[in-house]
Amino acid sequence: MAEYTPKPEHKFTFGLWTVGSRGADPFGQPVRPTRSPAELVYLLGEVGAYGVNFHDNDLIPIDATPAEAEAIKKAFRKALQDTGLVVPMATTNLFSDPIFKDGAFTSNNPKVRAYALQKTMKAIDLGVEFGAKIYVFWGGREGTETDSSKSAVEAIKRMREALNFLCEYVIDQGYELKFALEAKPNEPRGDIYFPTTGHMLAFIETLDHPEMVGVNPEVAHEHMAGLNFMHGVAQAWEAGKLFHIDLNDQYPGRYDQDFRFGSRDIKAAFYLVKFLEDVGYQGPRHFDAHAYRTEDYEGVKEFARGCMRTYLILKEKAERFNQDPEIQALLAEINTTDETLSPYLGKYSRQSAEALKHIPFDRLNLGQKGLLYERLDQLTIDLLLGVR
Ligand code: GLT
Ligand code: MN
Ligand code: MN
Repeated sequence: MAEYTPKPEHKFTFGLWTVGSRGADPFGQPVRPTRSPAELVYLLGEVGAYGVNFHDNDLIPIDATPAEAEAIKKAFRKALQDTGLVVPMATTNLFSDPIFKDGAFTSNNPKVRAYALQKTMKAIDLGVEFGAKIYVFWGGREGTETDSSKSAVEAIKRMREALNFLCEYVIDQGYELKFALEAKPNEPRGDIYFPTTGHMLAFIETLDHPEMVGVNPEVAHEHMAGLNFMHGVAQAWEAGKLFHIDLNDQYPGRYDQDFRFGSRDIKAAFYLVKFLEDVGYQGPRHFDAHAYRTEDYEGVKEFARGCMRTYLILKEKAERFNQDPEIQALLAEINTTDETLSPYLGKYSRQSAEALKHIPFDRLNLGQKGLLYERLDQLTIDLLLGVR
């Protein structure tokens, strides 16, 4: 039996805000004491994570003095050195402070938009200082409760203007940094602009430097929208845009749950892990989730270990799926080839189109043939439930 021990090559990362979450929710106060960024790095080292990510204000409080900031950075740097953890990704908090109550880059107020740019430039500097190569943009407040308040088209234009500005900033500084845009349909706003990964992918192509910008899809956010997460990830991957990924879990149609990876929809998690492993995704596997509010810090460690363990179990299941003779025989049967039809299924030519119009097809027979998917799916379930 495999050990399911996390190793650096698995690139398992956690945000400071994930294991550092104190369990507050809109109805209840924090249940866990504050842990400093350095303490959280030691916790992550203990459970075997590879890296740690942060928002500017997870590391340095928004009102810290320069001396306080230096002391925090020093302790954080030492913790990274002591544990060997790296910082693959950083991001900006553009949602907690009251100034962002009606958005940051999409605010109606130019002062707020300019402050958001200033804050993000400084946060980029901070991320790069600690080695981040990926910079995430999650516009939690970029949305509305009432659409009387803002032009949706204007909001898109403002977002584009901000990202173009920040791409130029990165180029101008000579930073080796890529942007990853993270979609979410709602919460904390009534509605958030660019609600899904698909919206983000379309938007990216309208930027001045699309090559610098990809996506950071999150399981829970696409499940909130009732979508098949793996399908969205596959589209991002196929477009060369899967720069980062946020792993967690979520029941559709509910509040933002941020559950431990694989704790809700094992089957969806399996197809996702199988996809990432089959295509050879090389980026970090970031667990953007929280421990249950019932837990103390021992429970937080259980939570973090659980995220990684489930990923590794599903990775092993994916390998078994790929090696299972019966499953593979079924797949071979399902994926029939027919060389005589290849001239008509590729690129268009007037001749092939004309010829295709005259090919006879046994429509009734093709429509009646069973496709063996019930058998295939049950074999998958047997495998996942451990009886195969
Ligand atoms: C926040 C949000 C996440 C984002 C983080 C990055 S912060 O916790 O719920 O999905 O990825 O800003
Ligand atoms: Mn996220
Ligand atoms: Mn989330």
